[in-house]
Amino acid sequence: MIYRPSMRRRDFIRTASEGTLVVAFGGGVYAVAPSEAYAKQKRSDGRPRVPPGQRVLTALKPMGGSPGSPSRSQFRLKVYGEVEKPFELDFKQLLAFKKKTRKSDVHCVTGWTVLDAVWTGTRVRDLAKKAKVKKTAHYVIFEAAHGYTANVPLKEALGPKVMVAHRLGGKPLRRAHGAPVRVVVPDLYFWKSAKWLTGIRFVKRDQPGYWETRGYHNHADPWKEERHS
Ligand SMILES: Nc1nc2c(c(=O)[nH]1)N[C@H]1C(S)=C(S)[C@@H](COP(=O)(O)O)O[C@H]1N2
Ligand SMILES: [Mo]
Repeated sequence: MIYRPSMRRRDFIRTASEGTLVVAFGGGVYAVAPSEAYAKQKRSDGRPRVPPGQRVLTALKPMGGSPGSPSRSQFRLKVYGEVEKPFELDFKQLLAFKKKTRKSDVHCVTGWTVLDAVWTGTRVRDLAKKAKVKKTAHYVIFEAAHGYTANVPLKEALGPKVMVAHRLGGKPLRRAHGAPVRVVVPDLYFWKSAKWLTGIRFVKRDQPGYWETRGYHNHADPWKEERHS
C-alpha cells in the first residue's frame, strides 16, 4: 500500500499490518512487509516465494518510462508476425475476448517484490491461439509506446499467468502502470512487462529489447538473479 497525501495518515497506519516497516522513496511512502514472514514460503514449483536479493513491498512502485496515450478509444493492439492469422483489436474487442483474473508476484530488478498482485485481462496464450502461431516462431516481442520493446521466449510468453492486463487489484490500470493496457510476465523481472502495450509480435529469432540492449540480462530470471548481462 502507498501513503498518499490524499490518504489520511491515520488510515494508512491502521491498514499497514503489524511489523510492517514504512519507508519513503521515489516520492511515495511504501510499506515494506517483513521478509521473514515469507522466507520459508515455497511456490508450487518448489522455488522460494521471494527470489534472492528482493524485499517485499505492499504496492507496486511506479517506475517511470515514456507514457503512451491512456485513451481507451484510441487503443489498438496488433497481434502479428510469425502467425497464420494476424489481427488487431480495439479496447472493446479486447474486453470481449476471454477474460481472466490471476494473482501473481511481481519482481522488479531494483530489488522490490510485490506478492499476490491481482491482474485482470487476456492471456497471451489465448491471443496466440487466435492468431495461430506458426511452428517457426520462437520468441515474442512485446511492443509499446515510443518504441519500447521487451523480448520473451515463446514458451514463457505462453505461460498460464502471462496476461495483457487492463485492471490491477480490480481497478482500471493507472496511467503510470501502463494504462490502458500492459503486459504482465510474472516470472521474469518486471522490465519484461511492457506498459502502454501496442503490439505482440511473434518472431523466429530473438531480438533483444530496450533494456536488454542497455546492459540488462537478455532473459531476466529473478531466481537466477539474471539482472545484468
Ligand atoms: N512501455 C514501457 N514499459 C515498461 C517500461 C518502460 O519504460 N516503458 N519500464 C519497465 C520497467 S524497467 C519496469 S521496472 C516496469 C515498472 O512497472 P510499474 O511502473 O508499473 O511498476 O515496467 C516496465 N515496462
Ligand atoms: Mo525497471
